[in-house]
Amino acid sequence: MNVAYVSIGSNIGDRLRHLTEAVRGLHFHEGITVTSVSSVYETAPVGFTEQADFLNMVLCVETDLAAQHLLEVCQKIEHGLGRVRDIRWGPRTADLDVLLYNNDNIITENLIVPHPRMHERAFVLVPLLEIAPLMADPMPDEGVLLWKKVNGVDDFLLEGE
Ligand code: GSY
Repeated sequence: MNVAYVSIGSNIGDRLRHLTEAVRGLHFHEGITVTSVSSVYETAPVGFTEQADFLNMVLCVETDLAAQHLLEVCQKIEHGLGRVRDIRWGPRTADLDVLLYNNDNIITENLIVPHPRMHERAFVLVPLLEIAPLMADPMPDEGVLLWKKVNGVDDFLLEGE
């Protein structure tokens, strides 16, 4: 079994619903089990700053899928939630990034793991460190506010039901 960490962000429309749908999409995929979820953080946009604030969270999953296949599932979920890839760094209904996959180092045309920018992004590291305190060095949490405390996967899967 493989252990991977996935980050999710949304800054268009019903942001919390997009996060919950993304988590459900992963958890109810037959090759994936979501084993832990961070709280939800509201975060100032990084990169292209003239856009709305994001909601971000990080998940740990167990999976028998290869990293590339996990990425494809993430991209299908993004697509299903209406993501259109028009502006680079621009607003999005849902963005799912594979941050870590076991301790593997992977470099392919469309997937680099560990995610090359994760260590400079508080919107990734703050939620990641909440569920996996040893996975990275802490960094200042500037621009990252706790928005919704989450108490486990089952609680989050029922969100909005
Ligand atoms: O890489 C993920 C999409 N994204 C985000 C994000 O999820 N949160 C914040 N705060 N800024 C971002 N800029 C980009 S691009």
